[in-house]
Amino acid sequence: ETGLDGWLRYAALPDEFASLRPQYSAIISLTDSQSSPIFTAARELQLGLSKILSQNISLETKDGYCLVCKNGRAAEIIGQNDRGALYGAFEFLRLLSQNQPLPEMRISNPSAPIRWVNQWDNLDGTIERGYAGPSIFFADGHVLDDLTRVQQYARLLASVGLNGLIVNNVNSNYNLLNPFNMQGLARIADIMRPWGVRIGISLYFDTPKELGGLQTSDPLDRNVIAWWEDITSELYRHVPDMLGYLIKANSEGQPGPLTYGRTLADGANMFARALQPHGDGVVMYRAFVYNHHLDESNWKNDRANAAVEYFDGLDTQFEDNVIIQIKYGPIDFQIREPPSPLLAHLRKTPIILELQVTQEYLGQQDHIVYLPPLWKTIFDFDLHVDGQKSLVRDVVSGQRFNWSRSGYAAVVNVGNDPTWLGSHLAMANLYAYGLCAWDPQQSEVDIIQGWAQLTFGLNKAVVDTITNISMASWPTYENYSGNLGIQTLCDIVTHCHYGPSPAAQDGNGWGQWTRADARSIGMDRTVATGTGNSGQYPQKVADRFECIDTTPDELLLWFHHVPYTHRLKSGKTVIQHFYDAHYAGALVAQTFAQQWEILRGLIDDNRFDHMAFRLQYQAGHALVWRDSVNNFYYAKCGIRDELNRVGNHAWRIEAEEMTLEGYKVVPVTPFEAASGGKAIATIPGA
Ligand code: BDP
Repeated sequence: ETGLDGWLRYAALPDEFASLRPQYSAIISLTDSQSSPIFTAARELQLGLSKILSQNISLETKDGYCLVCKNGRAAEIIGQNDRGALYGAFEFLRLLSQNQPLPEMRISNPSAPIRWVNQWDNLDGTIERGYAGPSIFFADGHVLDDLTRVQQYARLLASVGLNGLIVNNVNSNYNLLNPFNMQGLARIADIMRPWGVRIGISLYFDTPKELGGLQTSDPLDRNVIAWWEDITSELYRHVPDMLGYLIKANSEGQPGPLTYGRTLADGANMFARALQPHGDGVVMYRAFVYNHHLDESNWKNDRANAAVEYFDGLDTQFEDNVIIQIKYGPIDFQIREPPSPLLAHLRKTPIILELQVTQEYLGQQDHIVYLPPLWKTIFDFDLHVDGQKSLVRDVVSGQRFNWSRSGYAAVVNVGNDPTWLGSHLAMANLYAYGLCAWDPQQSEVDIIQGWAQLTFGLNKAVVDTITNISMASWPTYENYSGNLGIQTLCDIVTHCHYGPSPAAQDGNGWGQWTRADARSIGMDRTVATGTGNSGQYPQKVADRFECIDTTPDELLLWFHHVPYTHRLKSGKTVIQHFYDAHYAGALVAQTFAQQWEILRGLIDDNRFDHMAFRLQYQAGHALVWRDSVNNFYYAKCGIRDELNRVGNHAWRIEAEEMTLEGYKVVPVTPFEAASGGKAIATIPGA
């Protein structure tokens, strides 16, 4: 199997189960409009029933009404709208595929209206932070002619209740708006519409200057305003149900309203007003605004403070159709972060919580990291806004502050590889994202079990193994990457965000600092002596993070600067915790490939081999991580590992000690990236 169908394989139920199911005689769709999700639902039911139950059933459209007969032979799927009918159909097929009893009645409503995905696709067909081949949307500067994969993607999204997609990179290109590409956007929207997925786009702030030939892109300039109004009208002619605009501005070198001496609200409102005459379009204005040339020598500087500082005082200034899109943590999709403090600051302006399905800092699909356990630390966090219970998931759903439009976005970045994300197991994160956005309280264990059944079959050993590996994966990756809230410790200087590089965190303007020296480590973010970041949280939370004793160990170094000999609540010192965690994590990573071996012959060879290779790679790379990070901190502080493991692998055979034919020994910089600071390389021409 290639993986192309994801979890929608509709594998045939074994005869003994299938024979117990009712024999359906007809599928009646209450519309015959091919662009309606209701009709899509009927067609999907026809496909699913033929594959799961081998029942070939005719599809009929009738002027009719819906009769409730409780004789166990009719199944009615009643949507509250078109999309609801489609989601109900997928749920019905999911239950059949899992051989679960059909409930007499199940009513299910999503937690939040906004359940969108973001693609960071560029017009040239590359994908920023995409790890599964080129774009399914664009190539060579324009929208692809063949959008077959887009249609298949829409089907996957709809099957887990996702209802919107932003098609292009937040680092956008103004050529998206040329006439040819507008027609392309129309084709994408047409293909996705029957699946209930609406599209939006990311805009480049300086488009009026660069594409329109105007003197300025100042959001208060009359010509600029008129230019965006015209473009917006033109876009709606092509995509009448467009979701709206995603805006990344004044961040990482992008222009924005601040470039023209205007406020972020001025910028957002210009787009918002251009959208208003055309329907329900929204501006998704990203809170990811920061200066990436921060002065590290100033102890008070802190990238984690940026969002609250930039949005300070703006809550009441935005038009009603502006939504602030906030990454889950204050920095950038790290292995562990506290929730962004900005989540506690907006009362009037609704928000979208931004997650990542693509594993940018989390092993880039070469390492398995099942993400819902990480997401839950954010969803379930109580911000205590105004002294009242304020779980992040209740803020996001709109319930806490009575917002009618808010919700979730995830950066997904599927590519045209048949596996979609580059690894079969990584697809659990896309499935889980849809389910979590629908209901963030769903159990992460239930989600992975359900996904494993749909994707690999009902065999218990298969489902248990995938569940065990997945549930262990996030803590494992955290253990051998960055512990105690120090961030992921991957390479941020070359921007690849992959592989260990603890030295790269400091000494640059990006602000992902660890402040590690020979004695101590961690960012002091307290109000008393540090950057004041803890004070950006509501009082009760601020008090907890201000004080070392009440800060949980897992976030200790996020909020505090302490000696390596500081004792954690566990009784261990910080440095011994680092050493132990790295050995423990790397050890568990070795077991993943062994556990996967159980699946040989129980699933198809193709997917078995693909994952076996990846898990073996991960086992090796986990050792590289372990040794790099441990060697680095040992060299820095000189404190020995109590168990005498670090730098001391008596059993190890170094490649450079072997007889080399066609290879030579090369020094490696930084030293910690290779054992003994040396590696071997091929001799060209040898
Ligand atoms: C960072 C990514 C960068 C994105 C940026 C963003 O490394 O590629 O452009 O976030 O979210 O994590 O805008």
